[in-house]
Amino acid sequence: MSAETGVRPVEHDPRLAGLRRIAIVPAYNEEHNIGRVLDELRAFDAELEVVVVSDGSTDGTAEVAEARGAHVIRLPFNLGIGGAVQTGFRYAHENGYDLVVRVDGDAQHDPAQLDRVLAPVLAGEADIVVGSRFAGASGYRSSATRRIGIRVLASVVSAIARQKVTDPTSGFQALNRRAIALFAADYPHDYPEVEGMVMTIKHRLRLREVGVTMRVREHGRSSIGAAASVYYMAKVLLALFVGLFRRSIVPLEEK
Ligand SMILES: Nc1nc2c(ncn2[C@@H]2O[C@H](COP(=O)(O)OP(=O)(O)OP(=O)(O)O)[C@@H](O)[C@H]2O)c(=O)[nH]1
Ligand SMILES: [Mg+2]
Repeated sequence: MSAETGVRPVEHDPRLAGLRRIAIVPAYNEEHNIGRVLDELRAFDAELEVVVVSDGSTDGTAEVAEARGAHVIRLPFNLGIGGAVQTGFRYAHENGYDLVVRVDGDAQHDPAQLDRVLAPVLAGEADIVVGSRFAGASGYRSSATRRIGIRVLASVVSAIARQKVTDPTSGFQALNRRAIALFAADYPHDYPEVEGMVMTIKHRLRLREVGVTMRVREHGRSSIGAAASVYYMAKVLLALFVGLFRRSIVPLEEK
């Protein structure tokens, strides 16, 4: 257990040996949160490399991250979460990483739970694993509008995917090479996780959810208020519908 972070280091799972792994951390004006995220990632797995994608931040996010030894990509202007995360996937793909974990720069995702999120990928049972606030008895508190929105999106995605999903907006994820290649080539825009789930299913990747608890934001402001939640939900539902008719961007692999 690390005294500063309280995070227990990952058990040295022999399956991690020889796997090049990287954390993708999208961050928009997170100078007060990013240091904690990076300290906790390091405490969890000292061999995990980290790329922070500073999405046109106007505060000290990039400097704080660099001072902690992360590789920082500074986007020259704000692309939004989808563009920031896809930049991270391109970096991971081009540099030949075997494993990606995704955690937000606002410290809501707890690196101490990464062992659970990584397990199905390491066992070769899933190509992408999503940490779900609603899969276990975590009792995540969020505004009523957002909880209802997530429930509606979850039922639509479950119907399209023909597989039950409970938290299609979660960005707490682990991915193997096949999933990294897909998202490096194509990744949706705002609320990208929802469409991203459908993309993975359409590309016949194996998706799995595991229960996690998420923390509340301590510093900074969430991007999504109540009115925006309704707007996003309408937009994402429309995008999911259009997505049903899109051709596959990445050729499907034969099983
Ligand atoms: N708000 C916002 N966040 C971005 C952007 N680009 C990257 N991010 C990062 O994406 C992550 C998720 O953004 P949040 O605003 O926390 O979204 P969320 O976690 O769905 O919403 P909350 O649960 O309310 O925090 C954070 O680490 C942000 O710093 C952007 O353009 N806007
Ligand atoms: Mg957040």
